[in-house]
Amino acid sequence: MNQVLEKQAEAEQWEAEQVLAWAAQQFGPAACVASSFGAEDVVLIDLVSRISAPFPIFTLDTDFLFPETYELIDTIEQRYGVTVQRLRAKLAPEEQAQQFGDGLWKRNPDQCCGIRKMEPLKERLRQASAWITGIRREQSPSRRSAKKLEWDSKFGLVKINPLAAWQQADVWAYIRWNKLPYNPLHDRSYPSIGCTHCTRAVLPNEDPRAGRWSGSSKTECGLHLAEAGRNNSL
Ligand code: ADX
Ligand code: SF4
Repeated sequence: MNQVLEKQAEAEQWEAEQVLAWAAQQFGPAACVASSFGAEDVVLIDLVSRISAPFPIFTLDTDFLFPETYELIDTIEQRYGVTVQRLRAKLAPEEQAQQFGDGLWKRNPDQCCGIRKMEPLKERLRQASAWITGIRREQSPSRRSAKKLEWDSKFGLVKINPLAAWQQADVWAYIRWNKLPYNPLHDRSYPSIGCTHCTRAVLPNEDPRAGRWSGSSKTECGLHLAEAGRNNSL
């Protein structure tokens, strides 16, 4: 926690590459990249490869991802010569249906995200000193206070958000300029992509995250929500 305390303010002036280089020096492979293979995450993986940082990359494979997402994971593995850790829930979809009934995501999406995302994430982060995410401040009110370096009190490790200050246009300029592969669903009005059951295309003037858990009050799966009464600043 001390490294973050000393560097948090200074890091706000750093470019994404500098943030990643600092993380590589401080944590080496004990820092890991969390990737949902959205636009931000392909940028992140490209930046990591440029500095040859040794970070493992993992994805929370809920078993309900879009076929396009699974294809993109394979493409990224080939392009960068990496193996993505695919973390799956203890319960297969059929077991979840047996225990909790069909369509848990409709009746209790928090419980479904808890089983399929939060539990595997907690287990993975227990073995890490820092995790690196693609969140940007612009994405939602709850992300507005995200820092490039912060202490994640929920999971008890350092959280690194190299793209915190990027705008959506910066992400897309990087992807186009560097001809990065990306999820083709982005070209079909899916700016934010999660599970098939809980993601829909957005209308032209809707918020980019409006297609996530549409029709329910849920706006986040919980990965990036600080515990009640706590925030991630120091
Ligand atoms: S979410 O909370 O609504 O699902 P979002 O899709 O915006 O999050 O992604 C924000 C960041 O969270 C990603 O850049 C990535 O670092 C991490 N993340 C989200 N979903 C996953 C996933 N399925 N596997 C690994 N990391 C993820
Ligand atoms: Fe379940 Fe939907 Fe959460 Fe995916 S996003 S884990 S389907 S509730």
